[in-house]
Amino acid sequence: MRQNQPKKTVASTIKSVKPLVIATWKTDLAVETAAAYLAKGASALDAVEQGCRIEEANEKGQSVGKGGLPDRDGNVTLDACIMDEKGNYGAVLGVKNIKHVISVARKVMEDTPHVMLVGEGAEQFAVSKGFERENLLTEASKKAWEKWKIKSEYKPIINIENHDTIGMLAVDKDGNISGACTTSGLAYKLAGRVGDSPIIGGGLFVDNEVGGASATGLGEEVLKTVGSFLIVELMRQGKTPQEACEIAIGRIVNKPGKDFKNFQVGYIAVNKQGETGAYSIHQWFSYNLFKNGENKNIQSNYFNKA
Ligand code: SD4
Repeated sequence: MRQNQPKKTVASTIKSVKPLVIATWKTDLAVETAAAYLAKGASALDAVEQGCRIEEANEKGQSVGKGGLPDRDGNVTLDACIMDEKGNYGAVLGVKNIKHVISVARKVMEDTPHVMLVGEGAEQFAVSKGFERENLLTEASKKAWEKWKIKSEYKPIINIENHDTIGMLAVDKDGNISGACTTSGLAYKLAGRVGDSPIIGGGLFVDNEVGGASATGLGEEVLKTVGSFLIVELMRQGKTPQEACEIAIGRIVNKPGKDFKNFQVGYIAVNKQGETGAYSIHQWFSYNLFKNGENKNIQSNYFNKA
């Protein structure tokens, strides 16, 4: 008899996790928007999508959506993914001319039998779903690219102090967790380069029984250590979100001979109890946290104190 009883999930044992939002970098408006959706009773999935759309539309942010810095050929290409509380996932990679790629990723998740669409196919899919094509290269980003072209340094630049790639995790009134991540990737990347942000387990991972994690910074290093998946699995084994983020950064910096001086990686995490964590390689990684009705930008603790 007992065997036939449904397994008691972690979700059903948590009495109340207050609506909560955590997102990479100084993303006040995006987090406020997500929190406002949660306050109205929206799902965590709706909240993270709507929050990310704010950054995608913000032309001043040069690492996401419209106004993102282009690849070395001058094309802005966007990567995004979204994951819901049921473990469903949708992603688009290397998309041109469409601003709200987070919503396209959601459509991939909900309206197709697939989890990833890339490049032209993703763009065509978006258009078929009613998304409008527009030029994503703003004057400011074009000027920055033209300046970069003078030297054309081939290596992609990762600014340690300031980005706006947004990874966002939310816990709704039912205690369900969803996450989203959207970016234009590394400035002046090789055409076709894809980073961690749209890759499940890299830039984002959510397991509603345990928690969620998201990443920012040099995607290649996040991918090599499957960072967000690692953090969620560490939390599953009993680590706090903070401990899990620190161990994941350790996996990168403790590799023999790894020279981490010139790149940044930052992680955020939340568990089912509503505890949060954040950690980065270098100083200046910050995150926004909406908790108990307050939205704060907080400087993350970091590894390289030398
Ligand atoms: C990438 N992780 O494409 C992204 C870049 C980023 O803030 O986070 N920039 O590798």
